[in-house]
Amino acid sequence: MSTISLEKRVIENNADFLPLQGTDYVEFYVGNAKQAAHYYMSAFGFQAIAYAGPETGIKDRASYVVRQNKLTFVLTTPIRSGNPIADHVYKHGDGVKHLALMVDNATDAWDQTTFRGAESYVEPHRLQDENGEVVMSGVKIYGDTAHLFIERKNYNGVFMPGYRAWSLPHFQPTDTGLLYVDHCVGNVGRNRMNQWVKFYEEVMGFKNILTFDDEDISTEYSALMSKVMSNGNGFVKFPINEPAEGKRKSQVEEYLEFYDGEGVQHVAMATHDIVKTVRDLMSRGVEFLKVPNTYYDDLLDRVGHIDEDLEPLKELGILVDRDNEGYLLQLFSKPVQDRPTLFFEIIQRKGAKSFGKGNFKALFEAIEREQEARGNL
Ligand code: TYF
Ligand code: FE
Repeated sequence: MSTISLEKRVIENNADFLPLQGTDYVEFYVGNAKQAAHYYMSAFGFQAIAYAGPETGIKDRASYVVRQNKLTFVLTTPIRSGNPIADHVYKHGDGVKHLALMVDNATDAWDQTTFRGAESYVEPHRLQDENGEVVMSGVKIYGDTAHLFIERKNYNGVFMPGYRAWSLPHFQPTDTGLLYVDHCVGNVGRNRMNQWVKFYEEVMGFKNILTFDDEDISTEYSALMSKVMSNGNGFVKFPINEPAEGKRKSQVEEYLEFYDGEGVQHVAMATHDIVKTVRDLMSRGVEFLKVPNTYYDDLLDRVGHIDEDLEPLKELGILVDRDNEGYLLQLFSKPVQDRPTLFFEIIQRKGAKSFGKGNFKALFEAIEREQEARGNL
């Protein structure tokens, strides 16, 4: 694509130069993908979808694709030392490597973002098999993380060329009601948040829809600042956290130390029935943060009427917050690996477009108790 035609397209189509259809998949680099895939199936209710590895001609890794509704996770592990995936796992432990975004045109997405200053992660290239074609490209973001742009409109296979269908006919754990990625949060270094806000604004065409500063997040508690970035249609939201000065060590600092750099802190997954989803997840061994029972004493005074019964929310420790447009219910898992790094959020939105600011105090106190137990406060 010539620069002249790109400049012309930039001018003609500046309104939404990077149309995104949503999150295509989240790829994790892990120490043992076979077992990680089993965890997401058995504990979270994902289904086996596809596999790539030595048997499919890929010699340095194994990748397992699991899916639940619109959520697709790829678990990738190195099968030898001395390759970039092995180095990534050695440095960071298990974590998110790729936040893949669904686009209509992966070549244009790469042209538009690199033209605006993104550093290329992978140039646009075609992947083909008997089921059609996927075009993929990518740009680097914070730490060793990257966005992939996935164009799959001419593809009918189960996942992508290079993968073969994978199923476990005798192991099909039931769904836990998880539907799609609501948002993915990045932890960045001290004074680095605004740099990444600028990246999402200028390079990706996102807007800053919400800001939490150290006023909102009292320095008594695990101190951080956060800005929520959203794309034009609101399907893709990326809050960015940075540590703030506080009385104790910020939870973001703890993450940066143990992840050995910037990276994805949490992936929020939506459900239409959080009580059922959380009950299912707990019964399968997923561990969640717990707020004190006193959180529920004045809950209805704070948030007003809600459709749900208070008792199950209290029993499961589900948090509730309200904004001008409605309310939301949310709950946070403990870290899902031994390093205090990545965790998951389960969220049910009932009109609210916010992120649970009213819960920050109770949530951050719960996180602090965990930090303290780890000796990292
Ligand atoms: O995504 C959010 O902004 C909320 C709030 O360590 C939040 O989920 C922010 C920081 C954090 C945990 C939750
Ligand atoms: Fe969140």
